[in-house]
Amino acid sequence: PAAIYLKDYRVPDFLIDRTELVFDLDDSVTVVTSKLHMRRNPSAGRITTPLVLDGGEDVKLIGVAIDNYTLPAEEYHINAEHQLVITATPDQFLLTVETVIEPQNNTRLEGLYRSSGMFCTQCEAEGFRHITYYLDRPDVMSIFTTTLIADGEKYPTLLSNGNEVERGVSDEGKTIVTWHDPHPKPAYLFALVAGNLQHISDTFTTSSGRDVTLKIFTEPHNIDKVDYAMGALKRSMKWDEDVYGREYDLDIFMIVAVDDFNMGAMENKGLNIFNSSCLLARPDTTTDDAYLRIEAIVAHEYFHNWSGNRVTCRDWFQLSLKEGFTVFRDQSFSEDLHSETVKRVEDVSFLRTAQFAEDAGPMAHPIRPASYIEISNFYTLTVYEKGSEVVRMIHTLLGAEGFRKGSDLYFSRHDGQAVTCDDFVKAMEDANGVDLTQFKRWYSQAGTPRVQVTDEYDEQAQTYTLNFSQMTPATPGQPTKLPVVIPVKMGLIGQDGSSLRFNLAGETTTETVITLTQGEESVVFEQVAERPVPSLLRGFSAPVKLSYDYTTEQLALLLAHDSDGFNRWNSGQQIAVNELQALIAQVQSGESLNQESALVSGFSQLLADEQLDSAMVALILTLPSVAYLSELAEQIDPQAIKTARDHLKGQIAKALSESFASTYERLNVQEAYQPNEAQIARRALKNVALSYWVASGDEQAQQALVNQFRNADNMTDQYAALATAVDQDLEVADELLASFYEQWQQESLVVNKWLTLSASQTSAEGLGRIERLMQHPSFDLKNPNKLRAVFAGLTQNVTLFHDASGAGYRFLADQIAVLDKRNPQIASRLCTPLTRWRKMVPSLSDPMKSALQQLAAGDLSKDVYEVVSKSLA
Ligand code: BAL
Ligand code: ZN
Repeated sequence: PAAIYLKDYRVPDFLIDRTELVFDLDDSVTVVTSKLHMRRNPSAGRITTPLVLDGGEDVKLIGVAIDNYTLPAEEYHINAEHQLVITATPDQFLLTVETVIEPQNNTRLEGLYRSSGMFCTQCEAEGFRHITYYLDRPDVMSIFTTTLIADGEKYPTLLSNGNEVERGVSDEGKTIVTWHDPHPKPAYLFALVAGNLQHISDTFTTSSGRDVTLKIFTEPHNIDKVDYAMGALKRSMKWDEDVYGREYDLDIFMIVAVDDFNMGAMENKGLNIFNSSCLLARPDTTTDDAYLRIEAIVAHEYFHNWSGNRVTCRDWFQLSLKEGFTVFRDQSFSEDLHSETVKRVEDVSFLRTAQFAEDAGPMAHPIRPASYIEISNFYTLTVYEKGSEVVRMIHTLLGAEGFRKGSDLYFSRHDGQAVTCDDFVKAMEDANGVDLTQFKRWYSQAGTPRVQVTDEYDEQAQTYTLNFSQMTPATPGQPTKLPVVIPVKMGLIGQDGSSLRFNLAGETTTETVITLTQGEESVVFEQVAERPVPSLLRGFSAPVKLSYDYTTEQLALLLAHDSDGFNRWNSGQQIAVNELQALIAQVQSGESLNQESALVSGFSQLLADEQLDSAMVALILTLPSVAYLSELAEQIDPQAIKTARDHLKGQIAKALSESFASTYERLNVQEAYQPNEAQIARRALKNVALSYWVASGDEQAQQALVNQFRNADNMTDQYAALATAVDQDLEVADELLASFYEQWQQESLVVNKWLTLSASQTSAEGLGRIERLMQHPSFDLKNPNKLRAVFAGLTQNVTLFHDASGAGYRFLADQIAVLDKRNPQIASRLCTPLTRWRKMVPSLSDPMKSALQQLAAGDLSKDVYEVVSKSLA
């Protein structure tokens, strides 16, 4: 398969002003009639090129007509890329194309397909071409009118984008519903749903006083799980008006939950389609984390109505234009509604664990990639999460007011257009009179920049100097890098923990943002009364790896006193990382593990202070994950990392067993479940305390765990107890797992949790356990959530997955090869753990590489081919 390059972008030769679609939906074949009101694009400047419409191997062409002339076979053909090529066309014409598709046989879940008895669509990025022939590119924006014809008994709910404009009955007694979307949009935002669904309704009155009808649809058995999402939607609509001045623009906004979905959710105009795992919530089936995630995803998809739909991407290289910006918007929304620091810690943890690993691996790419083989592979943590960090840095550099001026100009200047990341930055520049030329390197350079910091204090002159040097490591295709703009938010902490005042550029303050632009530079702070401890990169003001040679005492000081909550957490993590890295080295050299932990006294103080925010305490008490420690490692030795981590946790647990027990008892209160701030924080700390208390080996802790599992009235507590039992390999784990399945077998999303925990369990069965789960009646090869559940469990299962024989790697490779024939997007995602082979210790690196080579030898989709070939290159 060939790569596509950003540098080759050309405007489309044709435009489609209006698109009229008729779907005759049937259980065996679906007939799609498409009428495209087309004309040559004057800005293309090409007057004789043929018309080339994208299509798919699964689309059967019945006939083509231009105006009223039915084209004979010699006037068109289908090429090797499944495109429909029409040699000659007038300058302006009506193209009618009739095609037949079989949604019930669509296992790729791209285009139109069936999920639990309903019809639904997923068109981003290039799914629409699997429905009918079209100019399937985001810079072709058209006004859509969609008519759905279906058996009204079986499919009483017939939905598409925009407003319902007509409803009737056909001669054969079928229901006919027509939807019209007045806003021009690219085909990737098209959606339809047909099913037997129930819904809840509400209204939102916009700031200009328009009433918008809100509807959330699900299968009947899930209708009791959508109220929370409705509240989240209304909060999102209000926030976007308050913070960005963005109002909703149709009379109705709909969300539909479907079970079989490749992504989390999709922002189709006026008709968002959600993976049910990202929408459905009920206290007894849904954890606190999931509640917050659902709220954030509802917000994310809603915010796309402006950042994505009204202003969309010119081409798929610009994906971060809408995704990075929209992730930044949803993160800010959650920060505003809940604890800003807790949200920031969670987002940064995720970024540093998963995106940094991607940026250091064979698939590393800039947030605006320069080329791709399969665009679906670029819905990445880099485009999304690092993209959000880049937008956040612009926000930091311009301030909230300046950023808002920039976003206002961006939306007004480009409303109804398909634009580029450069256009976004230009709007920010023009609205603020600033030059972001160097800043734009963040869009074109891959890799995580490293920033080294040293310091000097001159007691006599009372000056304090920070010396910064930055470098970005080479990434595939980018051997050399230029310095980037790095905003470093910082302050100085005195020996007593107070924030020191300092003078910088004539201003006296306690906090500032230093903007790095050079390979090496120094900043001198004046009137600094004592030698300070620097608190650097507050709030994680740039997506970089910053290092300063802190002593453990300095980190402990920051952990206890830094005025920046993020850096308090980060300092605790750094102490843990330092200790864990020392322990990992000891495990590897076969030494006995007997290191004193500085965390014991720090944690003891945290547990004693009941005034602290429980959510923050829970985060600080949580040791760095195996995945994060793997990202930091020069060579990944998963078993050594796990052994070291278990050891440190056990050591802290034993030392503070009584504190953990009393914290648990103090927080283990009976209350009616609410997914609110105070309760979520309490449950988080309670369950972290439980997990340490159990790790201490205290038998009473195990009893408390079993009681909590059996008596919990909410999934957060029940799941936490179960996960701890499995993680710590308690004898009772099997019994609890079995009872959990028994209780929840009718709730598919809860069964997914059971699948993950079951697959992650250490057991003598070996890979047979995974095979057995994949044969289990609750498993379904067609359902991406089930696949993700089992494989997440497997790849977190250190003993099983990283077995020195390589059997775990080969097993995963075999499964990917099989799955690739059904659903290439999901198959490609499952490759990620194998792409890390170069970073594994030699004993694991070779078998992991062999598994990839074995995969590479097969007949692969573009999706899997791209990941495997780049990983082996
Ligand atoms: N646009 C794909 C799903 C999302 O990012 O919202
Ligand atoms: Zn998005």
